[in-house]
Amino acid sequence: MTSFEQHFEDKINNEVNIEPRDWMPDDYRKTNIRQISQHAHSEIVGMLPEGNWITRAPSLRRKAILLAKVQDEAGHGLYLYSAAETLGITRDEMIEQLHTGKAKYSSIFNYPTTSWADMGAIGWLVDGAAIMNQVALCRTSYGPYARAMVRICKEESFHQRQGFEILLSLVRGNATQKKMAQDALNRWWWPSLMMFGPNDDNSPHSAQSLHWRIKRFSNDELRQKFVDAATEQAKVLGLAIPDPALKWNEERGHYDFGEIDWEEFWNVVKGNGPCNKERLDTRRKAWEDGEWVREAAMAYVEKRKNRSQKAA
Ligand code: FAQ
Repeated sequence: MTSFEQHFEDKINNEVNIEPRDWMPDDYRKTNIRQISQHAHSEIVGMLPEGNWITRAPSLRRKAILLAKVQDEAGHGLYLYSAAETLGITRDEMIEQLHTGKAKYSSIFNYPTTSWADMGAIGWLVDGAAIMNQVALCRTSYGPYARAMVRICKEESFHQRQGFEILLSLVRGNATQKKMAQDALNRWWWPSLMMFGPNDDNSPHSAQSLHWRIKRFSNDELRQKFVDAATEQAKVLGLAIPDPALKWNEERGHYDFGEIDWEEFWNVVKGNGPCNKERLDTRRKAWEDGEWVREAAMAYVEKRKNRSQKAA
């Protein structure tokens, strides 16, 4: 082991953050670029399923809240792209990887939002699953990623509560509204469990990422924490989780739950989910439509630079 490698390992073992100018192994850099950029893409693509309901929110208050939430996701994407840029990749390169399908984004955002109750289910379950993962990432070993996560988690927790509150209103409503809430839970439950990634035995990156403390818990550990928390929350809502195998296990001190449909998961990850094509087409179109904005912004920067050079 070289002295650089030793110094790096010592920092990891002593819980000292790795910072952009520090020496780091190439694979540590690559793994962080992969994870942070995929996370950023998830936030940006994740705006689309809920964005679909902004014009159809049932009241002005609901509309304002949803609008703020979707804008928060855009902000999260931008913090994360900035964190990834500190590792030596440009934003254009990351966007290119998303648009060509080279980079992944979370499987969850390839499912359609067919009713208003889905806004509740996304906030409660999708943001709930995201928080379970992201609270742990506040202690990830790469400094800029950890700091971005602290800020993001504060907002995600508001998102989770607003989703839960939407469902609470629906279950306190009439029979049709309660049915809408149950239907949304039925459709979003299993895809939410898939967000945590493959089982530990089939997760090629986990061992190294856990060693480097990029990940603080394994995929299965986080999934179990989520099932335990969400099951209790479903009781408060009076909704039934669509899993006949879900049962408290006294010995383990956790809920047992049924097998995830991994064929469906990999199918979605490989680009064949219900909305993969639509999501990427929308992102590519937004990029093309926004070209004039980027050009105008850059022209403004150039103009200011020229002006300050002349003044100097
Ligand atoms: N979807 O070896 P592992 C949010 C891929 S943010 C798609 O276990 P790793 C906020 C994985 O990339 C949600 N692909 O990989 C919000 C790898 O492929 P690769 C996003 C997945 O990295 C809420 C391969 O499978 N959160 O929701 C998925 O160690 C509401 C092997 O897997 C984050 O990104 C999946 N679900 O662990 C926004 C958190 N799972 O790269 C709007 C940060 C796995 O070799 C509305 N990321 N894959 O081609 C992580 O914690 C990790 O990257 C995991 C995967 C846990 C996602």
